[in-house]
Amino acid sequence: MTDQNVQIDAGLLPLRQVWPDELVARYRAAGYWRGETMPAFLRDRAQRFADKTAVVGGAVGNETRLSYAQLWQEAGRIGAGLLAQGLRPGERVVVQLANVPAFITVVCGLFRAGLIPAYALPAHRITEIAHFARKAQASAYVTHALQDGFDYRTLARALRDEVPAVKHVVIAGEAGDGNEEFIALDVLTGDEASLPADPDPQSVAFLQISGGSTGLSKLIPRTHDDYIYSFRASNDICGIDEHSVYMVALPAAHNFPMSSSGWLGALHAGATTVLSPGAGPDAAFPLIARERVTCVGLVPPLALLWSDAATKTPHDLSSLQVMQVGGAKLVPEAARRVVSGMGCKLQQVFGMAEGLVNYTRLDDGEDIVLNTQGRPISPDDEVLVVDDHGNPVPDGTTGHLLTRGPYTIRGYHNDDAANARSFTSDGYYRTGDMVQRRPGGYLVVQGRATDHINRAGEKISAEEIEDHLLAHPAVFDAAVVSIPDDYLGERSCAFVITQGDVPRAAQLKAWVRGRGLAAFKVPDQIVFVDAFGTTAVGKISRRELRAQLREKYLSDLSEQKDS
Ligand code: AMP
Ligand code: DBH
Repeated sequence: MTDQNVQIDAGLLPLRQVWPDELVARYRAAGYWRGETMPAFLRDRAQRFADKTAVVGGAVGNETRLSYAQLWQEAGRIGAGLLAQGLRPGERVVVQLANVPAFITVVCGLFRAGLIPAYALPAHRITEIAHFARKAQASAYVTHALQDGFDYRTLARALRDEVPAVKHVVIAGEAGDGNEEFIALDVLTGDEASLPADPDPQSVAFLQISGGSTGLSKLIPRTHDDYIYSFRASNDICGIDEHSVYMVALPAAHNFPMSSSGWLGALHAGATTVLSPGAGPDAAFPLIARERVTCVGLVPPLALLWSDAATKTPHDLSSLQVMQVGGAKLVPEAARRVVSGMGCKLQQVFGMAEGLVNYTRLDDGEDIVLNTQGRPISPDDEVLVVDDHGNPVPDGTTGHLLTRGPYTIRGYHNDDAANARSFTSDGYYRTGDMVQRRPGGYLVVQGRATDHINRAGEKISAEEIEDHLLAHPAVFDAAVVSIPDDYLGERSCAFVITQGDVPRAAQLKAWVRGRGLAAFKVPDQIVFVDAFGTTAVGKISRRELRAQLREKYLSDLSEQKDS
């Protein structure tokens, strides 16, 4: 160990993910964990597929292409450049970039430098970014100047004020203001000889973020061995090989388009990744036609939008072989519409950033593809479906989904309270999902046990939003629930009891937005109530309260419709 490493280890909480020894031996013997690491496989692909296109970005008419050799070289420049700025292997870097090639070159650059990316979504704002930076103990932040109408430099300044430990801010693209306030990604340089040796395959490669059901997002440490297994095995299941062209339409930082099988799977296979600047048909369809895209992953509302647009578009979508849909439940009728509108294979994907990913297989029959959310990747994914007391329920009965396996985490980073809640003493992750298991191990998602809103695949913690509402002086109490929504699947609704000067709904929404949160977390709807309508206030749990409010609201709504 070098002196530098000692220094880092002394200053930062270690990143760890530990499986019991006998399972480590088992996962290795089974060939799941092969000792591959991110930098090592990228180096190998740069040699094997040198001139082949790895990444295509930018809108039609203004595209950038990077070959595998160029990606490796860019990653080396960025990695060495960051070390030259004073960063040391093991330090954590919050990455907040849109679907541009720099997202991939930066992440690969961090891998080459032994730096640990902590991923954020473009929609996140200061409250979330500061939380990730603190929890991860990040010392750097990589973002845009202006992107999609938002000035990320204001966010960078706010972050530096709130979390002074973030000493380095790197801006991709035009830094814009010509001063030395930030480091420009494009001019980073360093000596590639400074790049460290390849990491231990069982060390943590990056921090993914959870949607979070209680309070703020948690950080998910994923190791090289476990994550590479998940996308390498996904490639087989999703039919990704070196001839594939994989489109990232959802945010590239999301676990689904990153690893199921995602752009990392595509890089591992020697395939081409096409980054769509937007998730709608307008941005994606011309790119599919031009690049002959073969596979794309979407959330249900987008899949329906695409299916409808596909029947009318002048663009040639005939290259598309597989549309994957996941992140939220695709109900059977919607699945049918996707199949008939897209004219390609549908693959349902039920996954989580914590690990377990289920797929319907490409050769599964219609019944399975339309009616289930698939079965696990690995023969060694252990799945339990249990009742409220932890006892296994028979197939076909709804229960809580617990899981452990060769690519499911054993604990969150730096969060003892969440770990005590979310993992059993024998290492199962409590997914919070309610499922039924069918013969053959296929899972059908029935709902969930925890209070989060799954808004078109974006998870929102009820508790987190209630806390922000309660901070408003005119809010006496608030309960946030999910309401079924024709387009989004679920939308968020805040029931609010006011005190003093009564605010308008729009003011409360602006208040939440003003708290520096991702826009998708602002309640879609606010309903003012006089009281929470229970005689046992204080005696019932927040969960029961939310459930009661939701039921009453929905039954009032259906009475209104009937009358
Ligand atoms: P996260 O922990 O933020 O990565 O979100 C994962 C959660 O998204 C899962 O635990 C499910 O609640 C939900 N989810 C993902 N895919 C599906 C799907 N195909 N059907 C239903 N829910 C899904
Ligand atoms: O929702 C998710 O988190 C998700 C969905 C599909 C996921 O993490 C995945 C596939 O890997």
